[in-house]
Amino acid sequence: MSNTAFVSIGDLRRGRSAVSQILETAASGGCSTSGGAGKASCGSSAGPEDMPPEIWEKVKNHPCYSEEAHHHYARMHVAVAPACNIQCNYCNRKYDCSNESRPGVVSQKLTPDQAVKKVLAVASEIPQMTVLGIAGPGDALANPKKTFETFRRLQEEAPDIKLCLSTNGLALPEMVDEICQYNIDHVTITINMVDPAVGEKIYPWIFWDHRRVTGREAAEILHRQQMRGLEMLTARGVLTKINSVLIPGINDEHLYDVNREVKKRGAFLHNIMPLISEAEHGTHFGLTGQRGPTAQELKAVQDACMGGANLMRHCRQCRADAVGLLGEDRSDEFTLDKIEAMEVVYDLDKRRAYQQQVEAERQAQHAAKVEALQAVPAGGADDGIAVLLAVATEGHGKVNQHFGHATEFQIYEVNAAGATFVGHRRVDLYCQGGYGEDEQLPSIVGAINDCHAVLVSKIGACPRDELTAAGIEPVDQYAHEFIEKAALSWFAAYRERIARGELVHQPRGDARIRQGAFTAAA
Ligand code: CLF
Ligand code: SF4
Repeated sequence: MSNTAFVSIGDLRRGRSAVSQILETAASGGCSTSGGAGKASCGSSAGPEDMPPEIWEKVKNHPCYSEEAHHHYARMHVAVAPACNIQCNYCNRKYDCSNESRPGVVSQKLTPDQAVKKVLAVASEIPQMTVLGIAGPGDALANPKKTFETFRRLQEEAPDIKLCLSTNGLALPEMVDEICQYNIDHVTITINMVDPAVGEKIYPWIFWDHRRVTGREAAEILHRQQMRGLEMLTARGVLTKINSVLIPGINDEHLYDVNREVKKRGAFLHNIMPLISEAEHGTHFGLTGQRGPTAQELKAVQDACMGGANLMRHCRQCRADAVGLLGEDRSDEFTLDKIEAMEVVYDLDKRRAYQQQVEAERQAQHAAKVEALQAVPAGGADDGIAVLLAVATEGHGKVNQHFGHATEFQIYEVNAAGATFVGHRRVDLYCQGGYGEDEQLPSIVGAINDCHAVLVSKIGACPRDELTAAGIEPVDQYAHEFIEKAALSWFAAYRERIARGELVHQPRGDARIRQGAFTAAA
């Protein structure tokens, strides 16, 4: 593995204060969980008390950088970057299904002019849209003219919107000046390896210096550019997030090294995502049978990385033209023909006023949750029992969704120390057209099969029986309670049942990760 430091960390620490703040925040790493106080201080779940105010200003309403913010604020992507300068074995941009959500998928490619119109239209319709990202469908920095033209205009025409870009990093070092020029203060770099021997199994070629480079040499160049680009961004005070695709048998164990290396270089967050490799997508991995990880494999790698770079666990693997809150996609409402027919009024004051209201609601919700959690008795002595719970929620931090209406479940890990959000699972909608689709049940059960219980606001008899038969307890008695409070209350009762000898704690099995999300079903 290459440990070459292109900019010494010591030099970075002596740099601007923003730089030291990023490094200190990255270095704080770790994860202190105190579910009883309502705080799961872990990576993107961190709050203002976990970081300097300047950094909090940058992340507080960015739905990807703050787990809490993603319940309140939306992002959008504009697909102005069709070309790519490398080939990843998990990517095929020719495949497009408008009903599917996963990176690289897009329905309409845009010119910068169209993109700016679209952003202004969305900003006027969705005032809580705070972040504009360019994330493909190719690589943002392999299309620098279109990417920076879009950012330049938006910086002038929509000054309150945070600018964000996602790149494979190959062209990054040469573009850092321009990134800073347009106040792009959030950059995601996809880094799947820090060892070119691993990299050559993921990248068949890169386009570099006017030629196609293959094999180990390609991976070495890419690695060098990624590390240098990350260090340069840290040195300039830009917040960075690292996305890594977990590919079982290729980089699963290696991602621990990736986590440590990017932390050393100041990465703010590390987002470990499951490989999507359905054969029908036509990717190299899909066609050669490379499987993605199971839910427990993904969680095991994420857990092993705790204590290194802070982890993001709420990524929804968005389309390159996604619009809306993470997990929802409203891109259909903003096609070019629909935008033409809209009356677009970008009103900065109105947006600010709306966002102040959103922020006030968020604070009130947070305070109510903390108060509610004070009523929950302490967890007692640690008996080593830890369980996963699936939760159906449509927002406000509460158990407030009918089982049949869930297109995803939030997953909480609960033990004597507290309740911590650890991810989510996409599922196919059970209730369609007012009726339960029983053939969907096995796949829903499969997606939460590692959970001991599912917390819902309501559930019908048929799914109740099927879940119970699978060993997953359906629970609707905490409807409209805050999630953490409900989780801790259920867990306390669960331990009491064990203590009374009514049941024996059994470990659960594994669960299946749903490949992509079919947005039409939502
Ligand atoms: Fe988009 Fe990415 Fe910016 Fe977010 S997404 S460019 S950082 S605004 Fe977010 Fe979507 Fe996951 Fe990306 S949930 S795929 S991490
Ligand atoms: Fe596809 Fe992105 Fe890889 Fe390019 S960098 S091949 S767009 S996944």
